[in-house]
This record gives sequence, structure tokens and C-alpha cells, in this order.
Amino acid sequence: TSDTNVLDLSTCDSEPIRTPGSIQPHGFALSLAEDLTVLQASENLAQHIGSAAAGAVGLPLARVIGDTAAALVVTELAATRVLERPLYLGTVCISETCYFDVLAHRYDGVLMLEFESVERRASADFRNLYPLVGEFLLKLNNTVSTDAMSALAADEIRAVTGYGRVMVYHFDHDGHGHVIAESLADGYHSYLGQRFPASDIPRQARELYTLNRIRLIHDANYTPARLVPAINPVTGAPNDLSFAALRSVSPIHLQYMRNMKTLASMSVSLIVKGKLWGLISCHNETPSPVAFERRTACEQLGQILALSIESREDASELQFRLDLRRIMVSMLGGLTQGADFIDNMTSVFPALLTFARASGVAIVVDDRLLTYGDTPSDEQIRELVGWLSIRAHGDVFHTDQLAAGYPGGADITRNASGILALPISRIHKHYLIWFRPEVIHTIDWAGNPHAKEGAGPLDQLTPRTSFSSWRETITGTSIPWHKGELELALEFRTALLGIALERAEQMAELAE
Ligand code: BLA
Repeated sequence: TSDTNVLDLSTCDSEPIRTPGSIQPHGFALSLAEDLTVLQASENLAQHIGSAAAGAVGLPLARVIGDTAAALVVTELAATRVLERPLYLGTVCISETCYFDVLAHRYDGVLMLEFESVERRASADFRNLYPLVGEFLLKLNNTVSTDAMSALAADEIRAVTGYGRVMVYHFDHDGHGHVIAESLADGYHSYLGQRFPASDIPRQARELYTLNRIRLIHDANYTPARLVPAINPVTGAPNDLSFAALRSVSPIHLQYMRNMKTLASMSVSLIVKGKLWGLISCHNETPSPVAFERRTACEQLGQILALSIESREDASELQFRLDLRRIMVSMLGGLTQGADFIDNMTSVFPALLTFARASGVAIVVDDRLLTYGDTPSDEQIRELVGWLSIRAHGDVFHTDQLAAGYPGGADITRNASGILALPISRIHKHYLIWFRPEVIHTIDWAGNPHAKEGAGPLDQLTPRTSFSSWRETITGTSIPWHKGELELALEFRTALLGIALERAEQMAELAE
């Protein structure tokens, strides 16, 4: 029932966000040769330190930023290995403009220096930030649920950034995001519990956010500052700014922010088991800087949260599978007792329902059909088996939305929106089928995800303009099948086939 992909996302997906050719202007950037000759400079150099960008190209670094600042860079670069993540070298004054945080990183064969304009010397702040991370760890130890841990993280990150709204945003299996925790300042309305469609964050952005865990948009109304010249002489291509702190971001996303009435945005990636699990998304209504060391603290808080989520998920996954396995083992114990396979199966019917969190189950063996619990009629089940044997070719079949694929599904939605069908013979059309009932539920979207606002003037893609709550009712689906359930159902099937085989051999022996 949900068709959120009304936008032509291929265009969205192909915007080259790693090579925008420009930076955000709350700082300036230089790319350097190994001997620290300036290769490229951002065109806003004059606004920050008075010298023209084009004039800076080809000069030694000291001639552009002055001897003191250059000496700091030289010393720090000699002392540390510069990697792809920006490294803080120090805070400097350049031609009486105070202060700049100097960040260095090396990516795609290019050494980049970024100078972020900051209000005061950063180093004083570190003292407050370290204990904060420590306290966060202590608090996490006393917290069990993902939502509660996320709420703690949101509060901490709001304290570190001073932003007005901090949300922990979790992606579901379709890529839609769900706000699971939030921390708000006065005057900020809540998005807690709301969903945002997957199309709000395109594929290449998710890829980049898996590699680079933090990004800041200082002021959504900014005018980008281009790098001059546009082609990097080392690579012969536009600079890959994937890890640059000042990377200019997608104009489409800047419009989205303005539509959302947030002018400053920072987001921190939550990587769980190597995948982008969600984001900590921070909003401020007005432009608002977050200095490097504060961003680093947020990145660490994000990593701690992600690791905690990972370990809780592992533990509950393990427990879930253990519980299932216990039920399975006890069922198999019962099945090897009596003589007749089908009679045996009826004795474990209640356990079968618990095993698969189902409300009905059916066994079809030749012309025998046995059901238990809430199931479609015998006739409807026979029809379904006919379809399954063609559609699924003897493989395990599962769906949480039967009517979407099965023509007869609409008539049996109420008790069979979800089915898991196990073929239990290698030759015959014998099935064990679990049924899950329809669970009608609502989704609270932030704005109508189906609205065709994606097609703007001149066929340009524009983001949604409304974020006022919009409720959607989802029908025809059951609770989804869990990966562990499917895997254990397969194991169960293998065991059943084994038992059947053993039976057949015993029968053959008796006949001899
Ligand atoms: C990027 N979109 C983003 C980002 C977020 C969102 C968090 C990362 C940048 C940042 O930190 O601000 C979306 N922001 C949200 C969501 C919430 C939020 C869902 O606060 C909810 C809590 N966006 C569109 C459409 C397109 C699009 C239609 O709505 C494309 C046509 C593009 N979004 C888009 C692009 C980026 C982006 C290209 C990458 C920006 C970049 O890093 O350059």
C-alpha cells in the first residue's frame, strides 16, 4: 500500500556530492603540494585573510598565511601522520584575523588544509568535553533499551552543540527513517515518532555517510566558495572532498533545510555492523557554528551509541534464536515418538504457533489437510497450495503481504496477510504453512511522502515543502518474518525431512 517513490530518484542519486568543486564559506581551504606550495585556494580567501585566491596559487604556504601560521603547520605535519580524516593542527591568527582552527587531511593523493573561522581558542574547551564522554558511558551502562540510550545521546549532543533540536533517527529495512529519540530546546516542535521517507537522503549520500561519520552545514543560506583552479593539478580532476570538513553540500538539501526552517544542521552517522543504522540529526533555526573539538566529541558519542546498540542487538538476537531453538528441539522430541507423522504433528500444533509467532497453522499431506488456530478455509488453503507449488517450486516461501503477490490473497487478508510455507517433501506437494493475521497500523509521517512536490518547476527535483504531520494507514500486512525465524524454520524442515526418511527406511525394513 505504500508507494513513496513518486520522485525520480535517479537524478537525486546522481548528484556528485563528493566533488562539488566548492566549500562552505565559514572558512577557507588550500590544497598543497608536498613541499607546501599552494596548488589551489578557495575563492573566499580575500574575505578571510585579504589575499586573492588566484594570486596565492604557486606561492609557498608561508607567503599566503604568514610565517607563524605556516610554522605551526610545518611542525605539526612533521609530528603526525595525516590521514583521510581531518586532523586538528592548532588554532592560529592570520593577518590579525583571529582565530582559525587549522585542519589537515590527505585524500585521493591530495593534502588539504582547511581554516575554519572560530570565535576563540579551542583548546580551553577540551577540558569540559572529556568528562562528558566519560559520564555518557556511565549512564549508558544503566540503560537497557535502544530508545533510552538514544535519548541520552540526544541530550548529551544537544549540550555539546547548543543546537535547538537533536534527533536520533533510525532507518528501517526500506530506508525510511524513524525518529526514535529527541532532545528539544524551548520553542522547537517535536518530530518524535515521525517517519521521513527514504527519498529524503539519497543513496550516494548514505554511502558517503557510511565512510565519513560527521557533517556540518553552518548556514543553509550560504554562497559556496569555489576552489581555484577547479582542476587539481595532482589528480587532473576536481577535488574529492568526501572528508573535507568544509565540503559544500547539495543545493537540493539546502532547500530542504530552508523548507524545514532549520538553517544549521549537523548529522552524525550511526554505523552498526558496518551499515548505516541511522543518524543523529541536529537542527538549529539560526546559523550556528560547532567547532572541531565539539564535533569530535559528538562523533565519539555517536560511536559509543552505535557500539552499544550493536552489542544490545547482538544479545537480543542471540536470545531470540535460543528461545526458538528450544521450542524446536522440544517439538522434534515429540515428533519422533508416535507412529503416524501427521498425528504426531497435531500434538505439536500449539508449539508450532509459538515457534512462528503465528495465529494459525496448516499441514497438507496428499489429500489430508489439518488446521489449527485461525486459518483460511480448507478450500482456500488448497487453492493457496496450488499457487505455491507453481510459484515457489518447492522452496520455502514467506511474505508479510500475501495479497500483493497472490491473486486470492485479498479474500484471506484478515487471517493470512503473512504466510510462511515450508515444503516438507522432496517429491510431493506437501506443506506446512503458518498464517499471521493482518495488523492494521498507522505511520506518522513528517509531511505527506506521496505528495508530488518532487517535481518542481522546469522538471527540477525539489524537496518536500511541508513537514506537518500526515498519518497513513497501512492495511494488508502482518508483522514481518524475522531472519532468525526463517533460518530456524529451514532447520526445522531439514529435521522433518530427516525424520520422514528414517520412517520410510523403517517401513521398508519391516516389509522385508
Ligand atoms: C542530505 N538529507 C540529507 C542529510 C539529512 C537529510 C540529515 C544529511 C545532511 C545533514 O546533516 O543535514 C534529511 N534531515 C533529513 C531528515 C531529517 C533531517 C530526513 O533532519 C529528519 C529528522 N533530499 C530530498 C530530495 C533530494 C534530496 C528530494 O528531499 C534529492 C532530489 C537530496 N539530501 C539530498 C542530498 C543530500 C541530502 C543530495 C546530501 C547532502 C550532502 O551531504 O551533500
